[in-house]
Amino acid sequence: MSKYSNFLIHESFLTQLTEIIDSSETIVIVAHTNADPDALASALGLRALFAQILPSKKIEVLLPKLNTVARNVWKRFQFDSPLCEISTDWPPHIDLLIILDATDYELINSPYPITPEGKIEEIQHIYAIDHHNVSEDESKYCSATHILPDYSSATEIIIEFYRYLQLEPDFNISKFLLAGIITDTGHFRYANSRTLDNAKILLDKGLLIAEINNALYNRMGRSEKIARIKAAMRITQLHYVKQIVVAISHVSSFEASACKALLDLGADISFIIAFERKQMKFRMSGRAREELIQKYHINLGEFMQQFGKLCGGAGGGHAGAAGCYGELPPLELQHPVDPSKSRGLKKEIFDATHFAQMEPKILKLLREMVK
Ligand SMILES: [Mn+2]
Repeated sequence: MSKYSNFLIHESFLTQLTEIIDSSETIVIVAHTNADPDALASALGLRALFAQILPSKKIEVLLPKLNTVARNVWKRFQFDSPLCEISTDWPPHIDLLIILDATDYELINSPYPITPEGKIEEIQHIYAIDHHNVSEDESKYCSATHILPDYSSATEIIIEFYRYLQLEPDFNISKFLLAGIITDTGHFRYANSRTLDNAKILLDKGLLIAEINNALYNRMGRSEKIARIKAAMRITQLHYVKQIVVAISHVSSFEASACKALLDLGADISFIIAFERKQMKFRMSGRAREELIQKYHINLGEFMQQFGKLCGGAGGGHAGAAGCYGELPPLELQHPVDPSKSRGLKKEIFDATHFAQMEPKILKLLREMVK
């Protein structure tokens, strides 16, 4: 028996949850906004579980916005059943709101305000099931929480609810569950024996990891492919900050995807700028390899916050993936532009001139931040 197989940790929360579901009328499951596959899977999984325990209870899964990967999963695996219905409108009153893959009320994009007394008039009770590190402040609106930060996904917690109750997840729901685990563990890179144990019960139903992987990512469109290749072509110079290989380039769109492409090519950190000539603005994405974040205490979220501010805009994000936007300074173009020349050429010169101005600024700030 694995040291992790202790389903008893779910017992008291599940008992409490079952009781309150049984005594509530309007029950809604939500997740953090821009729901990822883990949020989607855990929400559908929890509702399907209660469809077995309390079949007469109607539980709504409310996910107004899915992120790209979750949308791909949804498109591929949705099936005709009340188990798979997702609503997008908030009911006027909620007896029980269950938040999955998040705890903080602020993260769910609820239309219902918190009164100065710290109450939410339209919602009676909030329960949260989460696997993130959560502070007391973030859980202050919850009547009950089940927070297990050492779990790699919220989906795993839901699978263990099934296992504790000796129930089987529905076959079609299991596809979502496997997608939730795969994405939140970075394709099992951050999995422990418990994760594999929980994934195994899904694989034992005949699911294939390859089938899930296929559903996660849409085939890349032509313009995205071109953007990624152009990003590589437009690197004018490689930069070194300590031992870090930095690649900086520009594209018209798909800057986040192009950033990833440069890391795949070998860069440790990549920055991609997208210039918006008409508005005299720019957007920038940045990506850094995980091991560098640890070694050099790099936080691209902070970098983008500062860089965006420097440029009269704003920015933020995670340590390894972040973005910003800002204003472009008026510049003398290096080559006089013949007005009869095509717009494409103008844009090329515009982008190249601004790029040459911005690249040293990016490096300067990066050098200051890398200790
Ligand atoms: Mn998650």
